[in-house]
Amino acid sequence: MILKTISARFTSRLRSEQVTAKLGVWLGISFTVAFATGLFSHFTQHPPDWLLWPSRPVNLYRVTQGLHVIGGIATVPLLLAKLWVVHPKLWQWPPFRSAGHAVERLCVLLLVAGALFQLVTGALNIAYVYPYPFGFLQAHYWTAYIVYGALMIHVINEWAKVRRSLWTRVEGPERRRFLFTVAAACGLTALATAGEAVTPLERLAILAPRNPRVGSQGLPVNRSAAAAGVVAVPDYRLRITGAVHTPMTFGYADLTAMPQHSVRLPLSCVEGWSVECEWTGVRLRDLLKAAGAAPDAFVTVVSLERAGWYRSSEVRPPHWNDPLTLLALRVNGQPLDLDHGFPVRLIAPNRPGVQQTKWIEEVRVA
Ligand SMILES: Nc1nc2c(c(=O)[nH]1)N[C@H]1C(S)=C(S)[C@@H](COP(=O)(O)O)O[C@H]1N2
Ligand SMILES: [Mo]
Repeated sequence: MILKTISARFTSRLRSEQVTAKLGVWLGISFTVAFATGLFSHFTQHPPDWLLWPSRPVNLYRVTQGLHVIGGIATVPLLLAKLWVVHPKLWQWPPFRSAGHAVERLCVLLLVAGALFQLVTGALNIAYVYPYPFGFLQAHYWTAYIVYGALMIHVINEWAKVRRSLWTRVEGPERRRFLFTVAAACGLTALATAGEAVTPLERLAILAPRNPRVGSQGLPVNRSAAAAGVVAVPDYRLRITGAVHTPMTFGYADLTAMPQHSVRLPLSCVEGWSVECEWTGVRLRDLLKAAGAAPDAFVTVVSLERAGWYRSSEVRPPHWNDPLTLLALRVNGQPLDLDHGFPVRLIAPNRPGVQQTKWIEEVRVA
């Protein structure tokens, strides 16, 4: 009886080699995009010494990270569909027939476990839930290599089936309807998230943990001043230090008295949300030239925040020489709120939010 129920479950007519292969191809594309954009984000944040990322196109990071997060979320229904289609094979007994087959199946096990791990940790991370004992960044980064490696091996093993199915129309109307439903589920999931980065879709973003217009001054706050332990300092001073001809110090009034520039640039958080704002302030390049920094110097901006992962960030030559890179004093016409980095924050093109350091008190030249 039980066996009968199980075998009934295992013989849905929706399952076929073609359906499996089509879903597999879609997953392959989605994981390739996630892997490439993930590596891009990782090496933007942790570049080796020789790597000087360009500061243009201005929105590059916004687009790649939006693809990473929105595409990742939209992959959830796709992965579930694929697992549903193939799961009878996963319980196959005996588990392997030969040494080669054992390796192949181990690879599939790694792929399934790793793919679920990536989607679950990614989704939890953007929802600000950290129920696991390990660091998200390291775990998500290293698992990506395992998953993608296992995926490559899996594709090679299944290549014959993929080729047979790739350009053929799926047989059976209910199978076609099933694939269409999966595609629609993925599309709707993407649409319900995309508004966190594609501002015109903001009102549809019911699945997105952040609305790009909600927060003080009409934009999200990632780490508030209170959380960072930062309070407004009455005798604020910005210092330019390190390898310069003339170390310099500026008060807030000195900065507002300098020539002001306005730029339209996005804040693009690694968690996927992004929003374009108008920022006004002084060019970092102007201050560094006045202090006599070498044009190829590496610069670090350091905040008033005493502890915390993102209290400082490196600004390499392509970014600090870019005229769009500002020490911003105002956003959308108003002086920055304390939560958005008052008195001074960095804003630079093609750069993740974690590196748009708030509450800057020191510009250190190396
Ligand atoms: N000093 C400092 N600056 C910081 C952070 C921080 O934790 N400390 N968080 C960063 C992150 S992760 C993002 S996404 C942006 C968000 O800027 P906002 O809070 O003004 O929206 O600030 C960045 N600047
Ligand atoms: Mo962020």
